[in-house]
Amino acid sequence: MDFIDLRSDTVTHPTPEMRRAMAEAEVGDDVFGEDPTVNRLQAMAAERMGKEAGLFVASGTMGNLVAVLSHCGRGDEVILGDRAHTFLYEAGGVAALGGVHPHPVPNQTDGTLRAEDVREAIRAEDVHFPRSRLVCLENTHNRCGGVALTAGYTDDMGRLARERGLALHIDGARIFNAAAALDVPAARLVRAADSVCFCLSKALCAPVGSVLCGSQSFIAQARRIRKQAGGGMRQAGILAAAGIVALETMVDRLPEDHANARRLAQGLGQIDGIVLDAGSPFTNMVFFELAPAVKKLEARQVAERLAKQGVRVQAVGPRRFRAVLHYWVDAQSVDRSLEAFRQVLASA
Ligand code: TLP
Repeated sequence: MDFIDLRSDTVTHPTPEMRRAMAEAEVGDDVFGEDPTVNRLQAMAAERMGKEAGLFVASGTMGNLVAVLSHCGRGDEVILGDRAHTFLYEAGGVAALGGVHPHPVPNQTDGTLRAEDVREAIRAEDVHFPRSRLVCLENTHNRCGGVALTAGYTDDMGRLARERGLALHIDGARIFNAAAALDVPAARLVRAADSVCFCLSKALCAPVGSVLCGSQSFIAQARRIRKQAGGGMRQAGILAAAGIVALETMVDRLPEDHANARRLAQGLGQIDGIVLDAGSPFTNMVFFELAPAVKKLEARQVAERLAKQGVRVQAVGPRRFRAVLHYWVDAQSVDRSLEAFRQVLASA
């Protein structure tokens, strides 16, 4: 890439090793379950998550949609955070395509849902109410600063859900970042969950895809729902091959992205005109705002000026930014980005 792209880890290109694996992938018809490369990726993913089975899906959005529709029927209810990606940024798919009623409860600043809020949200058996079927958590939590939810918290939520006959799904788009930050295996973080979807196409650099994991019977149902959603792919081994390389080569290096996020945050914290979010970064995302003293420019204009200097960041509010670190941004690029920020802010 000839510019520094901090807008998201979704912008990551595949590595040369991934491109080679894709070119050479052994393939078959995956709707018939005959693609050996997809089957291998799914088995690897399931093992990493400590679940019985996996299902390769086109995106994180599709993984969450398929999960919710596999757990819930029409008119059933899913309890999730009011800042959850599934609630905010998945085009209302669970309602639009599944007739599933979203019941948002407040996300706390640490990405959690309070147990009392979830308990209160679970409906009594009554003809007036939708049926509560599912609780969803997000780990790491994107809108809550990329913070990681601990295994202990997730276990508690799993227990609460189970006691009331509900299932637990985790949007683990960045579960390996959470695992790296907490220094625990990803499988431990999702032990209490009935299903988890993680993304290959974000910090792990694969070009396409996510894997939904759960029990054999859950994945059998998910395979059906994926087909209904038009997500039954054929020679998908071409894509899965990159996912295998992603799991083999990209997971263990994630602490580098977290270190670069800290480096960026440290530098930004020293620039007049920038105020870092408390505690940021927790993983590979840095959230910050323009200080009140900055009057001439809004975040969008700062982003435009940075882009002219070859640095792309996302304005996520009138005065607010998110910068995401990933494989294609090294420490030197972080320092170049900081220099661009200094110059732009000097004129603000
Ligand atoms: N997040 C994207 C944007 O959609 C905001 C990003 O740049 O962070 N769960 C979480 C927690 C996510 O952050 C995302 C993507 C998804 C699900 C959806 O994944 P895709 O983009 O593969 O559908």
